[in-house]
Amino acid sequence: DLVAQAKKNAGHRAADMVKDGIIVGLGTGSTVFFAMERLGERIKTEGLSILGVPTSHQTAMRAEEYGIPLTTLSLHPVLDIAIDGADQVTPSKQMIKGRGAAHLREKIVADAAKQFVVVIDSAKEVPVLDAAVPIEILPFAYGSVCKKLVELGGEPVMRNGVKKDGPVISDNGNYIFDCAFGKVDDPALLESAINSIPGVLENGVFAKMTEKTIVIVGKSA
Ligand code: DER
Repeated sequence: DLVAQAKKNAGHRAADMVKDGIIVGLGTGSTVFFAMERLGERIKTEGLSILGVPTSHQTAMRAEEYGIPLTTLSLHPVLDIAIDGADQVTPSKQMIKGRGAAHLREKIVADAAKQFVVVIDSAKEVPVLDAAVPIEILPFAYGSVCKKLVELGGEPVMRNGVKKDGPVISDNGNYIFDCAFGKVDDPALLESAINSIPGVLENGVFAKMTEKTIVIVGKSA
């Protein structure tokens, strides 16, 4: 399938940028998992020596499966590179992430990295961000937070489990709301406005890391 080929191509290109001896932030999602698969191959075939910081339970388990040794932000507060996927990316490298409900740790890890490498297939490229914004909210606070999100012009919808009744609970024990704002004219302003609401842990607008971001768009051919 062409999309899977493109994701694999992007993932492998990102993994081939990784130099020996560095610390790598490992994002969450199907595209970055191709990068992790390639890193695992390089560890086996080249003896590549790296340490990874995982952004979710799923990524930690995948890293174990691929033989990528892990470390923590307390041992390595600055990472050389973070590799992650995205849901929408604009020409100015602003993005929306969080389809996988992992964006809180993903933004922490991306922020800690000197270089942020985003791996996508071309379907993720958009002129303007307009997807619903995933927002991680403390369960105690979701009532007051949702009221403020509506005042901001949003339409917050709680993300419910598929094989679990009731809300999705993030790896950090919080709720996820998907909040549509329509076309986002000023992503950085929206990112800050959402995060200034007490009770919001993090939102999926990644608008302030464009300087250190490299976007790799996979090719299917
Ligand atoms: O949830 C996330 O932030 C993921 O990185 C997501 O945005 C991309 O997942 P995909 O690579 O499976 O499309």
